[in-house]
Amino acid sequence: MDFSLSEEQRMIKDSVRKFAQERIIPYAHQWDHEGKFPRELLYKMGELGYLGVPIPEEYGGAGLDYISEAIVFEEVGYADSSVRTTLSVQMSLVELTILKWGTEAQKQKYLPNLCSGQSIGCFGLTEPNAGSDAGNISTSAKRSGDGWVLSGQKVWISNGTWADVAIVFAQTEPGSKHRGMAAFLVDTKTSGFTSRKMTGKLGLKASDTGELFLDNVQVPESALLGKVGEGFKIAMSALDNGRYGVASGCVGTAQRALDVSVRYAKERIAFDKPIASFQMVQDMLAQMKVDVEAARLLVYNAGWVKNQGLVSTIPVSIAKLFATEAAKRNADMAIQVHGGYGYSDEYEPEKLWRDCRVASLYEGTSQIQKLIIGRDLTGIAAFE
Ligand code: COS
Repeated sequence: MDFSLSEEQRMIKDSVRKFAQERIIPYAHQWDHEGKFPRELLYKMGELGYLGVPIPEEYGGAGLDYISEAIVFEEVGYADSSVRTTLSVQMSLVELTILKWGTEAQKQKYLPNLCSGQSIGCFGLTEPNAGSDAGNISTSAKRSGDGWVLSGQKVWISNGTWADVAIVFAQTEPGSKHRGMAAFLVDTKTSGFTSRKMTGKLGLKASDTGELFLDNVQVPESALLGKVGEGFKIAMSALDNGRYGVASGCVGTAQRALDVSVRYAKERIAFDKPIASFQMVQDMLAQMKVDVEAARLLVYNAGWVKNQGLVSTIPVSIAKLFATEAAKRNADMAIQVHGGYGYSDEYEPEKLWRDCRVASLYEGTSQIQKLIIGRDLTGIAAFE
């Protein structure tokens, strides 16, 4: 495997980095305090092709590979994890899922607008009583005439109150667990569909998180994504992409934590010397560097598997597990390097630390990733 970047990948890296330095980094703290970032940012990112990186050009995407997608997430994640989360959900969980499972009509209807940023998507899987146990959802889908009626509640939905279209997972046959699940593309303006912003989060304050309420939402047969009974597979295959996005974004967070720590260690004087000259500070910086490099290589490895068109579940779980934990370790270490100032919101590490805490929770906890890897190693499922 050759992980050197192609000319095209280098160009996209430079272009996203410049965009992030000009349009995201200077405002990220303000957005964090305000609890939102401007919707216009997504139009601009759509115009530049950042919202549809791996989507074919015929559907409005940039038609690039999965390493390019990881590069975009890393650079945006370096700048701000709230914006990266919005982007990950849009591109990995929604667009790629429609691309893989949608009919031609569904792809034509949704993908161009999602890639351009005219439309925002969300992924409605998690419920108050079903998070890790995704096969146990209780939102119901009942046949009605030549369509379906959906009823239930979803929680912790990124882009939840912003979304124009929601992929909603529902149970068509109570008691049948994952075998009866189906996925639907639901226009969020449909009668009976409402959403409410969730507040009080530790981090990612600028990213939209919502609850979805479906009260007898009537959708046509054409809203069905895939077939009845394929809902769980659709959700799991979507998470193979979503977890890759989270892992890539966390490489950016881990790199940012390292960069601000190196800079601070060279500037901060203690005992008449820059603290960078102390062995224990260098020990922390070196450990952070190893974490960043290892996380990036695991992400590129998973991206390489995806580029070959192979099933990526295990390499993605490995990359997600390592990169999210690495981001947490590095953000924590950055606070340590900054000493008391690291505990203040006037310096970078505090926000990095809060923002990356969720990464080992959402889209499958670290424990779930370990159980997926453990099942692959042993052939024994710990969650049955
Ligand atoms: N891609 C496609 N199909 C998949 C798949 C994948 N990555 N993973 C599983 N499937 C299929 C299986 O092949 C199986 O199909 P058959 O019934 O035809 O054999 C079916 O889905 C059931 O799979 P499995 O036996 O793995 O289901 P489990 O209920 O045991 O899955 C885990 C358990 C824990 C792996 C799963 O529920 C999970 O990942 N939970 C975490 C959910 C999550 O990340 N939630 C976060 C919020 S979403 S943002």
